[in-house]
Amino acid sequence: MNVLSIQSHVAYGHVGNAAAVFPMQRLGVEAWPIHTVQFSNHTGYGSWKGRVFDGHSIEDLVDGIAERGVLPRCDGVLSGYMGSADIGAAILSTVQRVRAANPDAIYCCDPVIGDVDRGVFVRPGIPEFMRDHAVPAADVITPNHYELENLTGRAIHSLDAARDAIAAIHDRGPRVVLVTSFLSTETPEGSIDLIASENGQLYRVRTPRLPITINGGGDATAALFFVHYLKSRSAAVALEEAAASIHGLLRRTVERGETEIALIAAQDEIVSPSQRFPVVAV
Ligand code: PXL
Repeated sequence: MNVLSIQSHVAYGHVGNAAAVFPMQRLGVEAWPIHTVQFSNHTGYGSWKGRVFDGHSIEDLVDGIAERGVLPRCDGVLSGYMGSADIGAAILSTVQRVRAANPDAIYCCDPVIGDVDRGVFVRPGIPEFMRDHAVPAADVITPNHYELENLTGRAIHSLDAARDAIAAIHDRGPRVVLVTSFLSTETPEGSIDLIASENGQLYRVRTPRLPITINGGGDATAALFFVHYLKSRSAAVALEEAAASIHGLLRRTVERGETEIALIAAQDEIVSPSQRFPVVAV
């Protein structure tokens, strides 16, 4: 299986492609990473070095891959942190190109906009680009709770409100939705939910809530979910697998007292998670 993964890259730590590529490879998938930015570290540190690429540099690399004649073998495109709206447009034209070469290819868009702790952390124009262009083009989207609110323009405090917001997303195109870091008035203290939706059915997995938020957790979750979805073609199966792996990775990160995902030290959690949590239809 081959996945074209177009997102940010950092030299130190694990966000974007530096959080997504290794889990995909560990699951036996050939990842074809294209970087939208190359930074020293994630922007949550408050300062970083490096540069944002542009739409042309993304298209140039896709041209080169196309010249190898391998686009028909691309099973999916995964996008994340975009850097600029111009890069977003290049990603969507890449998706069209991949679909033309392989009509069965699936586009998974992680609409990276922000999170509850930091608010919006992408450049102006990106939230609108995600809402108006990227989401309608996607087959699968993986917003966190904050991004689901941003994309739908509503505050979501209950499972039923999430159900309505997810239905509104499906109406715009995506047939599979994964909502990460979901907290509602129904979520017990000390827990956090992941919700997946496919074919009119919502599924929930509840895991223990860890004491810190880790940048890149959403990027790794989207990659895990997308690979398991490509393999199983079932959102419920992908939800169970991704939830178990990301919980294991993040729990081991906290146990080690680290703030960057312990992707290498805890890599066994990617293939054989130490704890599993039931999927419940809700
Ligand atoms: O995890 C989202 C993300 C992706 N890429 C870069 C980031 C962040 C969050 O801070 O800085 C470069």
